[in-house]
Amino acid sequence: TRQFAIVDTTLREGEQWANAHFSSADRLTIANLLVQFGVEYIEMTSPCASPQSAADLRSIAALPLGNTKLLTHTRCNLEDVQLAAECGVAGVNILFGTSPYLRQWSHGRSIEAILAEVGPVVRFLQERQIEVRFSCEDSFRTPLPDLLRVYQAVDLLGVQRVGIADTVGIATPRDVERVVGAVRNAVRCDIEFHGHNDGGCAIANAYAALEAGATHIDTTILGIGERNGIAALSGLIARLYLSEPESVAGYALPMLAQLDHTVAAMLGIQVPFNACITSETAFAHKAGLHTKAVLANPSTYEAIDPNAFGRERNVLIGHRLTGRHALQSRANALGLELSDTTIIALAAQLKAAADDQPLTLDEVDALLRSSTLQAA
Ligand code: HCA
Ligand code: CU
Repeated sequence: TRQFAIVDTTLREGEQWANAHFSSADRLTIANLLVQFGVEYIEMTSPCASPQSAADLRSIAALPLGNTKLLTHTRCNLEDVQLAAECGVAGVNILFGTSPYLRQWSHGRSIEAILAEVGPVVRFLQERQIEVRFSCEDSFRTPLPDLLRVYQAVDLLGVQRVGIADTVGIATPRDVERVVGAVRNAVRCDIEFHGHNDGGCAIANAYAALEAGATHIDTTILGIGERNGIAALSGLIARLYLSEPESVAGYALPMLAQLDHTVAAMLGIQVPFNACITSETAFAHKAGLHTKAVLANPSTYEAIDPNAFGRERNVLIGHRLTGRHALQSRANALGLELSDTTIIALAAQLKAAADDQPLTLDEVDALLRSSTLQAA
């Protein structure tokens, strides 16, 4: 089984989503739920960001977090990491932009200048037994030789891990495999991957990173983050469950839906219809061909077992694609004994009626019951 750790950054990257504004109570609720779910790390906004961010980081750092470690995410300078250390975190994720874009338009430093600044910051944290991760922001637009040079230098300083960030969401799974593979061969420390979803590849890229040797994956609840976000926690769990169910067996899987719904409610949004595992329709079956097979054996059209996540399968029977097998199964559930001919006739009647508008379950039940009255 693959060994990896989840770094959930709902309380850092997630707060950077345009419509996110978590209260202190929200932050506490989210942190507690993530601890119960069992993520290995929680990353919170830099204490330098605002007074409340610092206060909340301190209060969450003071809680018993079980096996979950608390990180904060700061710029790579002594002032920032000093404040982070005072807040009592277990680790600090620091970063420097290394792509030509960021070097020219953001901080204006050369690779040499960046390396000169990293050393004292890393040493400061190491002296306090605080875990250090160093990330090259915009890794996929950084020339590979520059990237490897920086990672090798920080690896020699003894950081716990390096971070590879697809900051603008341009990487494909093949790009991820190539870059993570190259870094894997160049350093001894662990490798974290953080991928944005601009091209719809966040989860595929996170999975490709694991396959190529990454050890830590960044997620957020619902995938919230800058622009259209990063890899969603439920999406990563779904992907891993499909490939290696044992690799996620240690997490409290039935809590995923609660996590997504709790955060959606805080944000005033719905859980997206296409969220893996937790969406309202993630286990709904509709077309007659599907429902017939699912009723005989759910695995025919379900690669994810809803029961493993505390969810239920839903066979839809009020619409124009409804098949007779689904109707028969509903009749059985209601304890009605109807002949094949009756069911076939009812299915035809239902399809014609549903062409106008789908029927509710009550209406379908009424239709089934009325025909037993007629038959009797
Ligand atoms: C940011 C950028 C970041 C950092 C990721 C990392 C990114 O908002 O500070 O530290 O690995 O996407 O590059 O989220
Ligand atoms: Cu990011």
